[in-house]
Order: sequence, then C-alpha cells, then structure tokens
Amino acid sequence: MRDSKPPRIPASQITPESVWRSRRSWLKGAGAGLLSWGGAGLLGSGSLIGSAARASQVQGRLAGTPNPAYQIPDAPTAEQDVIGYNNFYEFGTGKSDPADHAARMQTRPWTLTIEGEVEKPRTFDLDALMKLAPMEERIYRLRCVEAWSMVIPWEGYPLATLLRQVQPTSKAKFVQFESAVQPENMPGLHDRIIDWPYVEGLRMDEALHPLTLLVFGVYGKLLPNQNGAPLRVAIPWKYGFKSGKSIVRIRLLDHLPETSWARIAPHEYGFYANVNPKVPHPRWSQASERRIGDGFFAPRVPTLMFNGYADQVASLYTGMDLRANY
Ligand SMILES: Nc1nc2c(c(=O)[nH]1)N[C@H]1C(S)=C(S)[C@@H](COP(=O)(O)O)O[C@H]1N2
Ligand SMILES: [Mo]
Repeated sequence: MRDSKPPRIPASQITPESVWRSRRSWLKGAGAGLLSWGGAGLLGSGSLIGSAARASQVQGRLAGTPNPAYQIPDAPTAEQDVIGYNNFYEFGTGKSDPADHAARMQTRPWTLTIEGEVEKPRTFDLDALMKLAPMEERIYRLRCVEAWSMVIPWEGYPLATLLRQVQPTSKAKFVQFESAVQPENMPGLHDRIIDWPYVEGLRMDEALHPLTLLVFGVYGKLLPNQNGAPLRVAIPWKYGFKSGKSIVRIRLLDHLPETSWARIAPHEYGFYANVNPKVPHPRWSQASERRIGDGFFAPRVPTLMFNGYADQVASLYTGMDLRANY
C-alpha cells in the first residue's frame, strides 16, 4: 500500500526448496482438488508443512465442520505462508513484522462490544462469542489490494448470526469495525500512517450477507495473533483491507462510517473496495494477481470480478457505478 519502503522478499521465495517441491507435487496429485481436500486436519497435522511452520506460538485446535457450499477448486495456500506473510500495520508495515512481533498482543481476556443502532447493545466475552453458533470451515480466496492473493481455510460463523443477537434498529444502515489498540504491545502504532485504531466498515446488507464471516480460526487452529486473534472478519469479495483484525467494537450506524484507508488516501482506497479487475488502482493494474506460494516465475493469475464471488454478491450492487464507487 505504501511505497516508501524497499520491497521485502516474500515468504514464498524463502521456502526451503524440498518443502516447496513436495508441496507442488502434492498439489498436482490432488487433481480435482476439492474432492481430495480433506480439510484443515490434512495439512495442519501433516509432515508436509508442519515442520516448516513458525514455532513461535503453539495454537490450540479449533476444528470447524467443512461447509461444502464454500469449498473451492483452488489449492489452499501453505499454512506457513498464511501465518508468515501478513498485513497488520499495528505491528509494522513489513510482511513478516506481524509474525515477528504479534505474539506480544494480549488476546485474553477479550471482549467485543456491539453498540449504536441496536435494540440490545451488549458486550460479549470471547467464550460466549465462540459458543454462539457452530464453527464452520470455509475456504475463501483473499485478494489484497496490493495484487497478491491466497486461498485460506477459515474457521468461524456468519457475522449475521452475531448481529441478529443485538437486533439492529431500522436506522442501522452501516457497520463499523474497530480493531484493538495496545500501545505496549504493538510496535507499529508509532508509525502514524494510520490514525489508530484501525477502522473498517460495510453497508448493512454486506455485513448480513452469508459470505461475511466472523473468524476465530485458520487451518483448524485458533487464529495466530498475526492473523487477527482472537477474532476478525473475512469478506472474500472485497480487498483484504476491509477485513479488520482483532476487533473489539462493532458500531451500527445510520451513516457511512470512517474507514482507515479511505481516510489516508481517498483517491486510492474507496469504501466499497470490491475486487474488480477492470478498475485499476491509480498506481497499478488490478487485472491480475500473484498467488502467494506459486513461486517467482509462475504466471500471474487473472483477477476475477468480485474475487470469484459474483454469483453470490453482484446483486448487492445492481445499478451502482462500480468505477465511481471503487
Ligand atoms: N487491524 C488491522 N486489520 C487489517 C490490517 C491491518 O493493518 N490492521 N490489514 C488488512 C489487509 S491490507 C489485509 S490484506 C488483511 C490480511 O489478512 P491476513 O494477514 O490474515 O492474510 O488484513 C486486513 N486487516
Ligand atoms: Mo491488503
């Protein structure tokens, strides 16, 4: 997003060659992909990736029931890349800063407050939230606005399930997500690029859409801190920056909320931020993407309208000028 720092070597390029090779052959062997893809257990506990994964945090298991409606043919990105190549500016702007520094974040006790245009404002503690609905495993594409992408098995349940608990009023038109601020534990807060806390938001119908997931885990384990522990959202048809991490507050509003990246560079990052290969970022094309883990010489992948979720979400934007509302 920012262009003032020298490029870092992506995690995918420093993967030991043997691991990289066996991963490729495994992927080829997987053939039809989703048919032989057995869910988090297969990769999470397998020798293929486990030995190379970061050992800085031992994460508890969180098994979600694979939801067959959200399996995709794309091969999942290696766990070590999902948890080692991140954007989480509270811990620094480099891709390995979150994995290097986020272990310091305190994730227990944790509460989430929901307030604003709701009949029943409430503060939930984490254990109550985790029991609210059965955990599902869904495999979603994640497309960063920086034109790289991953395929990630998340554990969670629809955000709509939580929002219904607090009974939105008829005035609730938008939702704002506020991320945690822990000055002692977040070295990136010294960088004033973002006016902390990190805030993001959705229109109410987007927030209630069944694809919008409240996420507690990844790869069959509780979220590692660098991925937004203990809870974050995943909105797979939008650029990754919409998916706020380590959320402490949700506000339901009658007006369009402030959002961090739109505040920093409104000409570059809009409120909607729907993945759209036809609308370039002012400084780069969005027509294709680099799939993390594919290797430096692999061809780029064409970017899909709404990140491949057009069947499910295009109707939310009927009649809207997607060039003006980027
Ligand atoms: N609080 C907070 N949430 C955030 C960010 C951030 O810097 N701070 N970065 C966003 C961006 S740009 C992306 S691409 C995704 C990355 O999620 P991942 O690291 O789990 O892949 O998190 C999003 N959520
Ligand atoms: Mo991103």
